Amino acid sequence: MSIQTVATNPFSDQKPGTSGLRKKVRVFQQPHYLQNFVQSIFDTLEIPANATLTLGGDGRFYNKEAIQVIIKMAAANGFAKVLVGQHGILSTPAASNIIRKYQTFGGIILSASHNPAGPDDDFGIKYNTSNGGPAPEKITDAIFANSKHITQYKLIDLPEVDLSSIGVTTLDGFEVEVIDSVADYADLMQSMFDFAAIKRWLAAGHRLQFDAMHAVTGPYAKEIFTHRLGASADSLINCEVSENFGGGHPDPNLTYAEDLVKIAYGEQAPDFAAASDGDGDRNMILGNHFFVTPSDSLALIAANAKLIPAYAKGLSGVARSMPTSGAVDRVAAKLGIACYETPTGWKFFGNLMDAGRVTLCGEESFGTGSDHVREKDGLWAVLCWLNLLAATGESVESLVRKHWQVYGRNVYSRHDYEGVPTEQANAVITHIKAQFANLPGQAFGSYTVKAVDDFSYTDPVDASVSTGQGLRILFACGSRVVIRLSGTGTEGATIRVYLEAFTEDAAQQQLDAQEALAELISVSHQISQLPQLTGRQQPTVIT
Ligand code: VG1
Ligand code: CO
Repeated sequence: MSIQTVATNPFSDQKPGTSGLRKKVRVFQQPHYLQNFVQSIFDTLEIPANATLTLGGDGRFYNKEAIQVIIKMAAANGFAKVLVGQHGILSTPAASNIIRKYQTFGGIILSASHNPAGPDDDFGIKYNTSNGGPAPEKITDAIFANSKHITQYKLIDLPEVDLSSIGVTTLDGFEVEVIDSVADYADLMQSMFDFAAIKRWLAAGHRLQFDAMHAVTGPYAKEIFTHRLGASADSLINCEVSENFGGGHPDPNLTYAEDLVKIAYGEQAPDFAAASDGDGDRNMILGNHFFVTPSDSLALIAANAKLIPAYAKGLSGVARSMPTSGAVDRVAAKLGIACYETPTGWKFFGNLMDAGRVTLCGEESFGTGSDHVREKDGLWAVLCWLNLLAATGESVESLVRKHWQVYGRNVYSRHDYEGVPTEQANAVITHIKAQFANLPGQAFGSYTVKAVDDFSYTDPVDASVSTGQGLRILFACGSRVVIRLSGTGTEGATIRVYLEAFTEDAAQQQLDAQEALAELISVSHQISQLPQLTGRQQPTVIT
């Protein structure tokens, strides 16, 4: 096999965001663009002899083409073997599992997660290390640095690999193995949860409705829910993977998962409904006419973890991203276990899990997971809930309401303003920061500012420091507003405003979150001047 070296020029915009590099497909299709980034990844690694690379993606448009390119480049850059999911498919948590189970050197995951897919929409790529988790900032910073100076990339001009059939292709000592995308992951889930109890719960007439949003979890859901747990075929909707995700926006929230929301709030509502995102790492949990916020979901899973076989011995600790509500903190305090607050993005949980400090992690952005892999895991969260429903015999709503009675309720909402011109979004941040010195002590209606800061985090394991992770306005009563700019979008800026108030008052607990937070929302506008600076009166998405 002869290695070809191709001369190239750097692109200036290959800085990985919250979760890898995400751009329009047309950007990735520019000559050398994908290759430059992949070579920049490989150039940061010291690839040992006999190293294996895990490779797969969420099945979106351009997935298959990118996989063929990456196989050729992996061969030229010294990998001995590539493990690739059949048809190029691996959900993000399944890829993390493959890296760990087969102890591969690392993995490349092709996904722009919940961003829409298709020739005019988004593509993404990220590198995961041998622990199965997203590369930490130290590595993503090095990849970006390499991408700014790259002059050449390497490939071997191999024939296209047939991704449709399982098996090994050997090309002059270099191996490509196409593996079943689902089996290892389904086995892992079966080893963690009480499948017999969930089966009985379903057989007793309880109904489940799962929506894969035309994205990667379709084949996983069929194997787990219908084949292994005996759910009826009509329990699943949108479970055929399509390259443009059915033209939709595979973000499992009340706005975008409208097919499922209609069913869960309809006349024939099932006992339990759930959805996952483009690459299968996010989840939305619904009961009969009832929505569970991701922050509450994390807290409730933590509080009841011992009912799940995998966690029968209890949790070593928990972690949440900074903007996620403090509901899980209350559970940790009661359980007497550690609770860590990290910046946004799953890459910050890896060290804590590797060091055995935490078992469960979560983000308000519909991400929940545990140390069974090093990514958030949508179907895992769904199975947690099914296991808890089966073990307690309670409904989703009664589990949550009882949780609030015991722990109080962190009333929570996130308001997203999408597609804001970058200068306007920056102006909002600058405007808030300019008031930092004067805000503490100021009263706004019934809220008095206690402290403000731009969140920074020192990793307790490797002491690395991450600054500029989101503006926090903390009020004397314990409520808070957090404002940050998204690091996953591909068009303009997205401003995220996170609102949280705590209440032990049972009457307040019954209120709709938007009602209960109305005053805090208006205080956040007063301080940020967001409506004036952006001309936006309403958020694009409320979760
Ligand atoms: C968003 C979420 C963050 C999540 C990230 C990746 O990032 O807020 O919590 O980890 O997406 O999730 P940002 O920077 O846009 O706020 V996924 O499912 O898109 O890989
Ligand atoms: Co995702």
